[in-house]
Amino acid sequence: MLSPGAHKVQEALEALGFPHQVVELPHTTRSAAEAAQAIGCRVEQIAKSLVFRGQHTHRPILVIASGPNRVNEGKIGELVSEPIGKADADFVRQRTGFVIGGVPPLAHLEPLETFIDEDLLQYEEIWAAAGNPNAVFRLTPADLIKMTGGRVVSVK
Ligand code: 5CA
Repeated sequence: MLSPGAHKVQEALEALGFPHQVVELPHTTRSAAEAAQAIGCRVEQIAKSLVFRGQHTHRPILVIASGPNRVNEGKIGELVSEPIGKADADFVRQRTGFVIGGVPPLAHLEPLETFIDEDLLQYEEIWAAAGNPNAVFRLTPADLIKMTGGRVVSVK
């Protein structure tokens, strides 16, 4: 039995026709480093979903970045034609329906403009958060692009 957040992600995957299986691990996967340790993969293979906020429009913007990469807000800001800032925990929960540490790349309350870190494309398999801070699922970079409609860019 999956917990509610993870269940929502599993349902969204199925609704889109994806066969991916959400797994809940006994250890926390809240941060990219913890997720890599719990899964037994490289931290570079963790696709972390970071939510930013457009400073003019106040809309949420999703950047899916490789574990160790720090997102260059100026670069993403140029791509969305407004400055962006890190979203706070309440904004993330209200606009995506998920808590920080469990934000998945899909299944949000509203569709989010999405950018995908080009560094993720070099890995055969990657792992993304799946609705809560101990749920993840394995996918390929091609799957990630397909399920988010995200634009592949340099984010760091
Ligand atoms: N489940 C893991 C691996 S997929 C995960 O979600 N990692 S994460 O990096 O995408 O999510 C944690 C991120 O949330 C941190 O990198 C950080 O950017 C952000 N974060 C953590 N605490 C806060 C906070 N108080 N306010 C805003 N953002 C935060």
